[in-house]
Parts: sequence; structure tokens; C-alpha cells
Amino acid sequence: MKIVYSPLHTKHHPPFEFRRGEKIPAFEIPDRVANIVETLRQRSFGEWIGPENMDLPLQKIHDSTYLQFLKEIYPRWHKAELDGDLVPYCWPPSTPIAGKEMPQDIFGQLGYFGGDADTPILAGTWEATYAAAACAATATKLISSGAEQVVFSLSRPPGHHAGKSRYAGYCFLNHAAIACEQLLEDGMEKVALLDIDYHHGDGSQAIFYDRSDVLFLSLHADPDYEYPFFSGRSHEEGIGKGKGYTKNYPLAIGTNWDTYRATLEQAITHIHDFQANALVISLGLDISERDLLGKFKLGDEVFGLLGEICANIALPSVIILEGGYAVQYLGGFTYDFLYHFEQTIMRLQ
Ligand code: OKP
Ligand code: ZN
Repeated sequence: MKIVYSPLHTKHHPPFEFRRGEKIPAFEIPDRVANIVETLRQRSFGEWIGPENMDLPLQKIHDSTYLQFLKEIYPRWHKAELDGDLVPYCWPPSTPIAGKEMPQDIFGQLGYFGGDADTPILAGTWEATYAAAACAATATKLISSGAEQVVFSLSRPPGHHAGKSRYAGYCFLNHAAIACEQLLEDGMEKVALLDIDYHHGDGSQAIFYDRSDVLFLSLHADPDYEYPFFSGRSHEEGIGKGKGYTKNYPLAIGTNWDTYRATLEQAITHIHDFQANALVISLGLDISERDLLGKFKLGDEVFGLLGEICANIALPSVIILEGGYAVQYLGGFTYDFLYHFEQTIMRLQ
């Protein structure tokens, strides 16, 4: 299987995040992907390639003011030679009147575009997330050209919480959404985006909420009890043309494999009904019971099973890494998923 990877992910290396007002070591760190690279290479798995130097459909997914903010905020901060970290502390209210205009102040803009205080912007954040988007788009090209049946984009930081004009949940650019857009641009008519990260892919949902060319499906922890709290409920099903093209499956804390598998099978029936031409998978490894943030009860064996189930959807597939924080296990989980995925498509052919 081809794996698209860029070492530029290491340019984004948050030192901390907040928990109950205290700074604690960050969960979303370069070691996550380092463990995956090391494990897959040790097991001689994958044909490794770098991202192509190509035009990315960023403007189709994100607003141009947001892209400009993301690119320029750190250099601007650095130039001002101020102290401290680029983390927002003040957010716009959700009233219809206030909060609509972008302030000029750096912290005003951080609150305007940023969704939470766990997602710092560092000197190399733009470079890292851009490289991750390029990995996703490169993987996509190999699928839309028909050269490959499945490609893995080893993207970091994750992307599925990033909205049109919003960074949050460790995410800045939405790499999975960029992959979907690239597939459509390359001539695919309908794309399914299946998000199996532990957290609801609120950014991906928002980006495609009013569209019928991308079917967004997400299995995730019930937002009543888990980040991102404010979306991912089962009644959210799209709007306008997009009505019926968003499907949410919130799951209880402690969900086991029987429930998870049955729910996934149900989601997959909608991918078939939709008659998708291609599949993008937002692969979160934080569904594991070993995860530091996730609270499902899913054992190590589920990753192989999931690889098999996803491959049996039998669509050209781009797999994109999202979360997963049990650092030393991530390589094993990824290997199991990809290996069983590949074995299954070989059997299908
Ligand atoms: C990103 B991805 C609080 C911990 C939770 C946000 C979780 C983001 C998950 N300090 N913070 O979907 O795996
Ligand atoms: Zn997650």
C-alpha cells in the first residue's frame, strides 16, 4: 500500500495543553506519528512516498480570510516580539448581532477563528498542516487516477475539527475535506466521508452540511459527554440540498465492539444507497480502550476487523489519520487496520 508522509509534521510540536486550568503535557505530539512510521517500517509495510508539489483546493474548503490568518498570525506575533503562547482566551458570543466582525488584535483574531484553548499556533503550524493537506491531496490523486485502490495519508496534526473558518481540537486545515474536494475536482461525482475518530468530526460536518455531493457519516462518543460537545447529535442531518447527507451515530461512553460494529454496518448501508464513487476515511485511533482521551471499550483486535469491514465497502479509498493518543500503540493499530484492509481488497479482486 502506498503511504504518503512528510516529516514536516514535526514543525508543529505543542508543548502543553490545559486541563482544569493547569498546563499538562500535550497529547497531540510528533511522537504519535513517529511511532507509526517506526512500526510500519520495522514490519516492512508500505511503499513510502512524499507529498507532491501541487495546487491544493484549499480555497474550496476554507475561507480566504481564515487561510490568510493561519498563514500570517505567527509571523505577525513574532514580529511584535511579544511573550507567551498563541492561545485564545476570549470568544465571540453566539448572539445574532455581536461577534460577526473580525477584530484587528491578534488575540481578538485567535478567539474569532479558534474554537478552544487546546490548539496553540506555533512557528511551524502552518507548514505542518499544509504538508498534511498535501499528503492527503497526493493520496487522493493516486485514487482518482485509478492507479491505486487504497492509499494512506499519514497526516499530522489531525484535521477533522477544522471548519471553513475555524481551527479547533488540534486541527487547522481539514485534510479529509480537502481529499473529498480533490476527488470531486478529479471527476468523481459522489464521495462518502466516513469518520471513525472517537470525537465527532464537527469541522467536516460543517463544511459539507449543505451539500449533497459528499455524504458525511460519523461514529463518535456522545457529545453530551465528550468534546466537541456542540455537534454530532443524531438529529443533525444536513440542511437545504444537504438534508439527509449527514449521518451521526453518537455512542455511549464504554461502547463495546458488538454495538460499535452493528452501528458501523448500519452507517455503511447508507454509503451503498448513496452510490458513492469513492470513500475517504477519517481514521481515529482514539477509539481504543487504551487511549488517553477516548473512553470506548474496544480492544486491540478491533483495528484489523475495522480494516476488513472498511475494505469490504469496496470503494476506491483514501485513508487519512486523525486522532489517537496511546502513542506507543499507534503503530500497531495502524498496521493492523492497513494490513487487513489490503488483504481484504486483494481477496475481493
Ligand atoms: C482531536 B481528535 C482537554 C482534552 C480534550 C480536545 C480533544 C481533541 C481531539 N484538555 N481536548 O478528534 O482526536
Ligand atoms: Zn479524536
